[in-house]
Amino acid sequence: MAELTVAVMGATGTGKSTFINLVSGSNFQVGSGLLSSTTQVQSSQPFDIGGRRMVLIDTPGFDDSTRTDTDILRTISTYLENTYRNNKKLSGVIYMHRISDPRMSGISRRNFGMFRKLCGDSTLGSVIIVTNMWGEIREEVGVQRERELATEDILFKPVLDKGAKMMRHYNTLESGRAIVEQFVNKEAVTLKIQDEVVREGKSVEQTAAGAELEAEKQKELAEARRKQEEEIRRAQEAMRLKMEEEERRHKAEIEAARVRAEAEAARQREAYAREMARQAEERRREEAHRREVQRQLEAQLAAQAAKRRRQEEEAQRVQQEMVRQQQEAAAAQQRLREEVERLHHESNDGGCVIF
Ligand SMILES: Nc1nc2c(ncn2[C@@H]2O[C@H](COP(=O)(O)OP(=O)(O)O)[C@@H](O)[C@H]2O)c(=O)[nH]1
Ligand SMILES: [Mg+2]
Repeated sequence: MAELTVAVMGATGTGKSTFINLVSGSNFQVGSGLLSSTTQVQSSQPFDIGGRRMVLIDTPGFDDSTRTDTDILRTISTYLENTYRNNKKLSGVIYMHRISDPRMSGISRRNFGMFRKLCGDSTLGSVIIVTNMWGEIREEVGVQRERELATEDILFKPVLDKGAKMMRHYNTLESGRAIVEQFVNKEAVTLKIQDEVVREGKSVEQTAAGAELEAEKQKELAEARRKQEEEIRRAQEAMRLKMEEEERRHKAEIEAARVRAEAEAARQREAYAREMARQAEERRREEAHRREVQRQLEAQLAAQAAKRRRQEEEAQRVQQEMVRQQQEAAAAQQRLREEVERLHHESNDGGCVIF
């Protein structure tokens, strides 16, 4: 009877190589860090199980740190295509999932999405979802997560509904063998991607998995574009704010300069008014002084005039007095002369008067 072949898929670090090594006695490299150790598809040593020979196929996860998803899909697809062409059908697929992961990460989701597209729906009866790393968490936490994984639509429920199984792997040979034993009596399956590539003659890019990758890529591109646009928008916004701030500052500077200029103008106006007032005061004082001087001058002139008038009056009076005295003298002389004449007459009449 022909060898049974079971593919093991899942994200990097989920323990695929460890599982295969344990069950098959192979010696695949096991990863210790984030870097994936499995970059190629590789077959394990054949081992016996349930009276059959079995080979497990190790595959790289779709989160390989050194290769693109498209590259990985091409590798897996090419391998599956070759096995199909060589009439080596798969008996089933194991999908590894760490029960210790608190939630389904983006990477896990992407891997599971790719896994689904590779398998298609009709092969799900030959798919076992294996949860491992139970030793890393408390049993009840694991049980709770297992329930969530099995019952939530965005997790494993859709594939379980279509015939896939979920089994625990306790990292023991016993639990590992119990898992692979499930495939012993399974009919060989053709994965969707094998159908697409070999029977339908599609290129890897044209397959559902390829389209999924493309869609993922577009989504990532759109997201990158959105982020870039967001960044541009943020930068523009920052620029706008900065410009606004500068404009505000500029306006404030202009306003301050205007206020300063106005204050200066007011100060100058005040100084001018003060100067004008000072000059007016000076003029007023000069005018008063001039008037005082004039008044004194006029008073002096008036005094002089009065004095002159008095002198003239005195002179007049003296002259009148002289005239009067002259007249008096003349009158006295007249009287004297008349007396003399009378006396003369008298003497002539009888007496003699000698002068
Ligand atoms: N505790 C625990 N660790 C495991 C188990 N399986 C694998 N590991 C560890 O997980 C890491 C990744 O394992 P590996 O087999 O390289 O994962 P792969 O990338 O899927 O092949 C390694 O450090 C393993 O020792 C498991 O069942 N339990
Ligand atoms: Mg590996």
